[in-house]
Amino acid sequence: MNRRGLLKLGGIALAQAGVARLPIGRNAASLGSLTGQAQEIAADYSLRIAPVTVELDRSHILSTIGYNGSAPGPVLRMRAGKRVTVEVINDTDAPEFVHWHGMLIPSEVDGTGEEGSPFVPAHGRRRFELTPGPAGSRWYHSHAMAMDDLHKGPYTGQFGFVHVDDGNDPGRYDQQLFLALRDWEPFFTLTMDDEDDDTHHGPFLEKPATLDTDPDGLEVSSVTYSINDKALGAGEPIRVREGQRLLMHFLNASAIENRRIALPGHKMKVIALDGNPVPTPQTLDSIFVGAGERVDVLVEMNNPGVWILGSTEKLVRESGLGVVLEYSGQHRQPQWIDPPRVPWDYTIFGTSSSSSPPPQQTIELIFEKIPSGAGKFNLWLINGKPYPHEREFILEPGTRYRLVMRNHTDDAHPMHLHRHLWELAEINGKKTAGIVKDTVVVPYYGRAIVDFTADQPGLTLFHCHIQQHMDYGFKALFRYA
Ligand SMILES: [Cu+2]
Repeated sequence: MNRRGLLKLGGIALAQAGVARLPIGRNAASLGSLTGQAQEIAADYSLRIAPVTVELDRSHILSTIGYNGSAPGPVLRMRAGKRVTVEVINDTDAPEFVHWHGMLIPSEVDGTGEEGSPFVPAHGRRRFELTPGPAGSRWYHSHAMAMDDLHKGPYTGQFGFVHVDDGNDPGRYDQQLFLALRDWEPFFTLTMDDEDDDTHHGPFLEKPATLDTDPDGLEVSSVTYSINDKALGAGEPIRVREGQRLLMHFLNASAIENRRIALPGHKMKVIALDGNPVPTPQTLDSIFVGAGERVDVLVEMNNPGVWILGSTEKLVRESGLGVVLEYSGQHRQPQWIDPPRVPWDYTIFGTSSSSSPPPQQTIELIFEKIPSGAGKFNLWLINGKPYPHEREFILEPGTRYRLVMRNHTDDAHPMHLHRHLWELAEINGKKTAGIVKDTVVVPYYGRAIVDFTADQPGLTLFHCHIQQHMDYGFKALFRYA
């Protein structure tokens, strides 16, 4: 029986619908004894990279690599500004990098080879010290390159939330949920279905006058999905009571695709993007989460029933990307209703004027794709070149920069800048301010403009968060003068 058949709505599989509860990691293990050095001080956190099995549902158990025996890894709770030690033990045959996405930390601990962070050797270990911050929803994941190996690095189960707290959490919610969106068992394909992207209707501000008509190369796709480690139709439901308020932290931990998520019968109040509070919270029927992005929402439990929280794409949802939300005393069939299709617009969360100084210098970044044809991989260019560039991108410390990202490709790219936060200034011609992020989805043939201050000396990686795009050229290194 195929997986889609098994998960068909209305089938008995949904009777056990649910979501995995994630373990919370802290002072996980004393490591001294592992090395035979009795005097060694235990790290505050330890992450063991090793093979794990993930039971998406009873009939679908996959083998991958995870952290501390699970995938996703534990939710790591850290205090902003409080220095911590993290011991990474690598029980695999390949060197690994653990990247701390969204944190303002030095290149040496950021966890990328490009920035010169040291790797964690195969069957070895390495201890890192970092000062977490700023507060908010961050995450950690493998930053090893995968190239044509879909069992490596970011394609595996090496991802997890880091929740950084500054002690000011008002705690005005009854339940806090960490929900990582994920796909599994990736494969190469020539026909990539891009229904997840809302920007196909334009405006195509950056569409080239003449298009490259060469046939496309291989892209990476998947037909197996989950929220955390459970497919829709497996595990425990999210159990709620009428009147409760839920804080949901969404993370798109996919190395492949952007996603749209809804909870029918309920509105989601977006309060933070990439962990940073937005100036203008908005209450919406669905949210869009680019690969690498986080969205925090508050949801009032005011519509008793049994509902499916999940992908708005039917095939994706029915292939696992969802979880049942069940009010107490309700036992009916889980319900899905398609939300109105309103294009995602970052600018509605912004304000009219920035409290930061205006940018002093502008860096233009043009994204292009060289289609490779069947059986090969497309090549991705920034300003006419794949990685590595020479010394094109030099930052003067203290200077405020504007990045103008011009997407000349027929794909929406979640672009990420390491070790810095940027403020959105314009998306497809619409101006905004006050939205602080570390990743932004640059629309299909569109444009995104962001501003940031060069205040984190050290090598800084800028890249597309779709792993295959990054591996085949779509990255650049910013250096400080
Ligand atoms: Cu991309």
